Amino acid sequence: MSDTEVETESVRGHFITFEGGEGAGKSTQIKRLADHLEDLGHDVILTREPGGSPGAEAVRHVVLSGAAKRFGTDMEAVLFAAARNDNVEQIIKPALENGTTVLCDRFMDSSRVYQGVSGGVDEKFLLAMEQAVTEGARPDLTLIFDLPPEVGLQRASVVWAEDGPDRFESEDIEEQEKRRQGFLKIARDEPDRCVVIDANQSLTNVSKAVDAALRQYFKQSGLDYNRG
Ligand code: T5A
Repeated sequence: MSDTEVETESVRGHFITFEGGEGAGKSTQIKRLADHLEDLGHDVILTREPGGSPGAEAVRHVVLSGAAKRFGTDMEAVLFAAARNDNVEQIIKPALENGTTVLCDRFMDSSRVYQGVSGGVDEKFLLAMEQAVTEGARPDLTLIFDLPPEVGLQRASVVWAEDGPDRFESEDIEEQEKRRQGFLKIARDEPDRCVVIDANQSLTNVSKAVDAALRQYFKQSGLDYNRG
């Protein structure tokens, strides 16, 4: 670097993921949070999994329609991972490197729970894929939306398409409860990253809980939440 060049320290954006069971209110709250952060002056993008990038959206249909189910849960895990890798490369990493806050509706914890805890895919295999496809794009904060599966499925059923529940929504309450416990275990194992949100309350109160978690995260990071 010449004497005249000034080294500018690039500031990485915040990577915040929303996780939890079916119909927990993640999609509703992630949009509310994006609007709120923009009002506060933050640069924000919203993405989701499976999906986000064009390539990953193509895989979304294959996994959610159940077309890959007959090939087994290992195959499904690889498809989710492939979609994640595309979303990370095309959308998430470029945004973070640009200083933009990324809000992602589901990410790696969904694979740990749906394919691992629930689908029985080998943990080491899943973690190796997770490391490979996230390419260092690890969430700074994960909000785990927790509610009884009966309530979540009841809520989700209101927005089901004409063809009914998707591949994962159609599984029984016992399986959904197993997933709920899987998410809660992640929260216990990684308390620095995860905050459990009680999703079994009004939209307004859930929004308040999300806002409180964000305030706490920004405070702990020594940053001003109110000035983006
Ligand atoms: N999956 C995903 C894997 O198996 N492995 C992976 O690695 C990944 C990434 C994704 C599926 O893929 C699986 C998990 C999923 O099964 P999706 O369609 O993206 O499929 O599914 P979800 O993320 O589960 O989306 P849902 O719509 O089911 O749930 P949300 O987003 O949690 O809920 P939301 O916000 O859409 O709300 C559902 C309904 O409830 C109402 C809303 O208005 C809406 O009608 N609602 C409330 N009602 C009362 N009180 C509240 N507090 C409410 N909050 C929302």
